[in-house]
Amino acid sequence: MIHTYTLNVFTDNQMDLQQTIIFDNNMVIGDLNGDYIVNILDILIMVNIIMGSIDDPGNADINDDNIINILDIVGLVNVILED
Ligand SMILES: [Ca+2]
Ligand SMILES: [Ca+2]
Repeated sequence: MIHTYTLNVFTDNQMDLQQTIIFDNNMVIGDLNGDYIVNILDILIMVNIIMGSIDDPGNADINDDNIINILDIVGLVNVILED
């Protein structure tokens, strides 16, 4: 189930920014193997994505900077610790 929301940001009654936000309930942040659990297996997959052995399934960029690197591993560890 995919939900789409439109975010409008107004500054002094002028529309400053319009952004479409898509929530895909089937995609858990950091759940790279699609088992709906974020754990050590997802970290292993992240390491493989960084090393280039596995393609990014689409949600490996945890900090959303368009690069998959060590920072995303740190972010993934934080997601696991928060649970
Ligand atoms: Ca998982
Ligand atoms: Ca990143």
